[in-house]
Amino acid sequence: MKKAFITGITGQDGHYLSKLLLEKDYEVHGTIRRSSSINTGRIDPLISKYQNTKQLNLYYSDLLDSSSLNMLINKIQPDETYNLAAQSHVAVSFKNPIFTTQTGTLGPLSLLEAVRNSDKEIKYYQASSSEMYGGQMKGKLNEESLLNPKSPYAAAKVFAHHMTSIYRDSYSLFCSNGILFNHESPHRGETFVTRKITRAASRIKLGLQNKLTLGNLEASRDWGFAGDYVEAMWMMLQHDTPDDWVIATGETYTVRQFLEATFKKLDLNWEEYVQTSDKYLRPNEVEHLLGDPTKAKEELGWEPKTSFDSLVEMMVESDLNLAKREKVLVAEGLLEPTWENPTS
Ligand code: NAP
Ligand code: F7E
Repeated sequence: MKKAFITGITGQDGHYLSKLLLEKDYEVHGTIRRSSSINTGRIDPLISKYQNTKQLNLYYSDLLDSSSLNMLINKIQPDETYNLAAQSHVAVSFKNPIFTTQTGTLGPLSLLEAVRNSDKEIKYYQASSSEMYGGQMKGKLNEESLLNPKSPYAAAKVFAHHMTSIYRDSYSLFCSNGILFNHESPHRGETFVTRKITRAASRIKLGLQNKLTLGNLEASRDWGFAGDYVEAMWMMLQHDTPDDWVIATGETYTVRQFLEATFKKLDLNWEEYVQTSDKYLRPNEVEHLLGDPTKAKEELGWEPKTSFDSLVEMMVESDLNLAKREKVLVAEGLLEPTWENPTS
């Protein structure tokens, strides 16, 4: 049985990756952070399913606590390490630049050091991001495109990206960067724009909310499904040699188009409910991102399976079910009604 170590297992990708690896009979070890509220919601069904086995193991840790990372790598001796943990919200990175930068730079570096100092050969995956490109170029972005970060989040990702290839070249370690473009799902955090839209539209449909406030509607992103993208992470670590690969759909849509598609599925006219506010504009915006996943297709055999329309459909269906449950609780007086997205 192979062993995988995952940082950020409580996040969106942590959910899909741990599910995939457990189904492949891996022994999965993941880090969680202590929080005043329980933060394992996304993986609770997996915790229940595997509670009587030793297949899923969780440990308190933080990327800023290098001693705990060293201890865990030494104790677990994983075959594969997936570094998914990050303060991953770009807008928040302008508000908390030091935390975002420390987590995004010293975190991966501490983990790379733990891997380098281990007697075992451990494969390492770094969660790199399309944000590193900065959105200057209009064409499709590939592994050779210029990195031009525009936020503290993106600058930290560039550092980790380079350190991953430096450790690969300097120490012959099996370290790969997955340069993933935006990927979404029903498990996406509610303050990212896609989920903010599907959650709000579903609540509006059921009369739980009457408006949605957004920032820049003209930004465009290459949006894929997170479930497809974690398969690419795994494929990278099964490839003969370590390298960097772009993971994307090769299509781009604006926030406005995502809004239209979502509200249309609910037979609503988005223009009646949506307003914009400077509050959600960023000090430095990445206007346009479009990826070219040709190398991943040719070398890994990876292709996206989920279309833009299916992604929107999946997220709307899930958020409509959530809103229905919320409506019952409000009707029974068990929940206070809120008139905007609770986390907007
Ligand atoms: P996410 O949902 O925000 O999850 C981030 C995870 O990191 C959570 O488990 C979070 O823990 C954890 N974390 C945050 N700070 C930490 C710290 N200091 N120490 C330890 N854990 C910490 O992000 P995601 O969408 O799953 O993305 C996974 C990774 O891919 C991230 O590195 C992200 O930057 C990168 N990425 C994402 C996308 C995308 O479109 N989703 C695209 C490219 C790259 P809590 O649950 O306790 O907050
Ligand atoms: O913004 C615009 C916003 O926050 C997308 C992270 O996973 O993908 C993600 O970063 C676009 C931006 O994602 C609102 O200005 C408009 O242009 O959903 P987002 P992101 O910044 O692209 C990359 C690849 C990562 O690596 C990151 O970790 O939508 N937008 N109005 C808005 N965005 C938000 N959040 N909220 C709004 O109200």
